[in-house]
Amino acid sequence: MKHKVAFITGINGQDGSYLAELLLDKGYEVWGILKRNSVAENQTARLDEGDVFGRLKLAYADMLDMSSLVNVLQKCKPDEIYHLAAQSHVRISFDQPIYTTNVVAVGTLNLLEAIRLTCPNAKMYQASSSEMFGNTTDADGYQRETTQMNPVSPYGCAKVYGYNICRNYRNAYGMFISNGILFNHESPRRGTNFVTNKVVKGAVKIKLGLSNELLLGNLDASRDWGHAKDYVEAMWLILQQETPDDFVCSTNVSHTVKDLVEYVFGKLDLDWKKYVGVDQKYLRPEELTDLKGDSSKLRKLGWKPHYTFESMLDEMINYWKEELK
Ligand code: NAP
Ligand code: F7E
Repeated sequence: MKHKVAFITGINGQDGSYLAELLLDKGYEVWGILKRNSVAENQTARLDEGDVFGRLKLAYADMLDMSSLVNVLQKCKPDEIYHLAAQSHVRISFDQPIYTTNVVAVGTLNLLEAIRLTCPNAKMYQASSSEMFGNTTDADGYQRETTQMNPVSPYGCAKVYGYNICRNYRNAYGMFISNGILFNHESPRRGTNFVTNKVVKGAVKIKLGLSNELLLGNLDASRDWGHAKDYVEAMWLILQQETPDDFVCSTNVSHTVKDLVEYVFGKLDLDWKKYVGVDQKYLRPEELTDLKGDSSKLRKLGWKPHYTFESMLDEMINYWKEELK
C-alpha cells in the first residue's frame, strides 16, 4: 500500500520536530522546509533524536517566498500539510510587528495560494492560537471555538488573519483546511525565552550553582499549559476527520506564572523568593492576562492529554538537570 506523504512547515520548531517523529512512526513519508540559518546546525538541532534526521526529506524554503513553497509542494505532492511555521514569540512580535505579520499572516496566504495552484486536494492543518482570543472569555471563564476574538498582540492579530483566510479558502474553494486553536504547550524542546523553559532552565542553573538570580516579567498572568507531544497528536487527529472544522486544544486547567515558579523551585528544594526578581523589559505593552480553554469538541474525537502540568514540568526539570550537570 502506498504510504501517505506529509509536508510540515516549521519542521525544526518545537511542534514540528515532535510531529515529524509521530508521522514517521505512523509510516508517513515526511517532508519539511528549513529557512536558511548561518549556523547550519541550528536548523536541525531538534531533529537529531535517533535516526529521525536521516529519514526526513528536507528542502530550503521560506514562508515569505511563495516560489520556494510552490517548488517543494510540486516535488513532494503531499496528502497532508501541517502549517506550523511562524515568528511565534508574542513579546518579540511587539519589537518586530511587520516581520511577524508578514510571516504569520501573509506567509499563510502564500502557502494557501501555493496549495491551491499545486495540490488543492491535500488536507491542510493551520496552527491557530489561543492568543487570538485576547482577554475575552465566555461567562464561565473559558475560551472555546465560539468565543469572540480580540487579540492583544501583533502576533495574535496576525494569527486571526491566518485563521480567517483559512476559513475563507475552505468555504470559497472547497479545500480541506482545519484550524487547531492550540493553547500554550511546552516541552524540553521549547525555546528558552518562553516562560516555562526559561524558569526551569534558570532554576536548575541556580540549583547547580551556575547562577544566582532569575528575572521575569508578569508573575500574575495565567496560562493553560499542556505538553507539545499531546498536542501534535491532536493536529494529526484533526486531519483524519471526514470534513474540515476548527477545534480548541487545551488541558482546561490553568496556572499562574507564580504557580509555575513555586512548583519548579519547590521541586528543586529552593525558596523562589530568594532568587526571582522582576525586570520591566519582560513586561508586554499589552498583556493577555488569563487563558483557560474548553477542548470538549476535540475530546469528542477521542483526544485527551496524557501529561499534567506537574508531569510536564518534571520532564523538563530532568532534561535540564541532565543537560547542565
Ligand atoms: P517554534 O518552536 O517557534 O517554531 C517555529 C518554526 O517556524 C521554526 O521551525 C522556524 O524556523 C519556522 N519559521 C519561522 N519563520 C519562518 C519563515 N519565514 N519561513 C519558514 N519557516 C519559518 O514554534 P512552535 O512552538 O513549534 O509552534 C508551532 C506553531 O504553532 C507556530 O505557528 C505557533 O505560532 C503555533 N502555536 C504555538 C503554540 C505553543 O504554545 N507552542 C500555541 C499555539 C499556536 P527557525 O527555527 O529556523 O526560525
Ligand atoms: O509567556 C509571562 C508572559 O512567552 C507566557 C507562544 O507559544 O503561547 C505562547 O505565547 C506568560 C505571559 O508564552 C516572562 O507575560 C512572565 O503572560 O511563555 P510565553 P505566550 O506569550 O503565552 C501562545 C498560545 C502562542 O501561540 C505563542 O506562539 O508568561 N511571563 N515573565 C514571561 N514570558 C516570557 N516569555 N518571559 C518572561 O520572563
